[in-house]
Amino acid sequence: MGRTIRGVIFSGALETMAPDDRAALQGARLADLVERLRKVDSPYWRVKLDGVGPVRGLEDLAALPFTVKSELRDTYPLGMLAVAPADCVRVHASSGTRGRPTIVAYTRGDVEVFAEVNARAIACAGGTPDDVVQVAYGYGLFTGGLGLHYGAERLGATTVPASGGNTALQLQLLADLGAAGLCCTPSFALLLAERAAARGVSGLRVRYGVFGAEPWSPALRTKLETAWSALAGGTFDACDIYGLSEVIGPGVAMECREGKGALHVFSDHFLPEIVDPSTGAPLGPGEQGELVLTTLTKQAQPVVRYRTGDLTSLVDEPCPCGRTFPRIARLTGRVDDMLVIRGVNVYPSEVEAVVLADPDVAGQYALVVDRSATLATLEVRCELAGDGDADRVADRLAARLAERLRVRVAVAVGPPGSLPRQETGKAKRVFDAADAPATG
Ligand code: DLL
Repeated sequence: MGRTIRGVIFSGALETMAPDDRAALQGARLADLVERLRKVDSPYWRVKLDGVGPVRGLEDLAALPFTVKSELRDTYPLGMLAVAPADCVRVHASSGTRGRPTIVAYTRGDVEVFAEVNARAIACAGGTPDDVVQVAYGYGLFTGGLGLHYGAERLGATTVPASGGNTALQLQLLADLGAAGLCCTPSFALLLAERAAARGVSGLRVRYGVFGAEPWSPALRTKLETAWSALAGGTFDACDIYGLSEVIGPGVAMECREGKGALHVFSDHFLPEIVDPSTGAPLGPGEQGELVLTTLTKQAQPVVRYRTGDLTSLVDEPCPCGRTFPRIARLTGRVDDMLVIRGVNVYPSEVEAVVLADPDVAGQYALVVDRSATLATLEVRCELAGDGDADRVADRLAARLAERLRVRVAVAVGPPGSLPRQETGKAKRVFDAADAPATG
């Protein structure tokens, strides 16, 4: 029988440190990092730190230059290394949509940190060493599969490396091995739930999900928690995990089951700042801006003030779980995600929040942008969750969207299951009119 204790904090002392003690640790780590980088024999680091004065602690952070994604591409494959290539034990890559992929490297120490932060993350969702954890993120160059895999093992859980896709096998393993934890994208978790319900799969014991790698709204959380608690006959916590390859992969920040709505940033390793995306000026708690991260302990390929392109804000409230990390609000999208519809700025996450909050609508949707006219227009395609009047639902959604977005968009509601499903990778939600999926 598994232990009944839940909500164990994995790295107890480090996760519950007094904020002043943590700031001292961060300051010392930042100073060490910069000292180390100054000595690296590499054109990249020489140029990056040229003219940077002494860094004694956190007070000098703002004097450091930002780093942007194109620097990784420009120094492809490994021009940002800060150790000898022979000291690396692993690489991952994020597939660029254009041109070269971005390669990221890890020393043995980096792989240990990667495992530790993911163990913390699974514990945040309620995971314990007695659990079976099924990892259904893709394994390979993508950081999701191996990141959560090492994390689950580090936690002491029995890890099932299912990787992505193959829903029938996933459901069979979930049922037969009795996983308590499911790690995958929220869109894949939704697809698995749909298929499980359609096939009448029984014997599921899943209690929590570690869902991330793509934006998802609180409305999708409600749908996932409802679907999985019905399937497994108990409570289900769908928790949000955030991360990016350039910083480490998954495990940069994680929502806990006690404090849903904001994510703990594991800031003993990853130092967060929020800045105005256009000016780079620092923003205070509650102000939405771009997340900037500095890796304090990364050896192979550290990043200094990395502009993630992800939009969020600092949440200045203590979490009931007892962790003392700074928290960030759920990520609402990327700086470059924004659509301009009839001249109005629209973030896909705002559309998702409205559409999926409707109980008559299922979790699948697509945003179709038609740029053939001078001003782009948007059609939202979605599906009924069950029996319902598609025209009534479409009218209702169009009115709610117009109110929220301050622009008129078209809505097409099809029957259940009418939109194509994606079995692997991150969900693609936004399409050009020419190659958009049809409803029904
Ligand atoms: O997606 C790492 C990861 C794997 C995170 C598994 C969570 C779980 P990349 O492929 O480099 O790495 O993509 C990073 O994905 O900058 C965000 O734009 C987006 N992203 C990741 N997690 C979330 C999330 C992984 N929870 C990029 N919410 C990031 C919103 C997310 N966006």
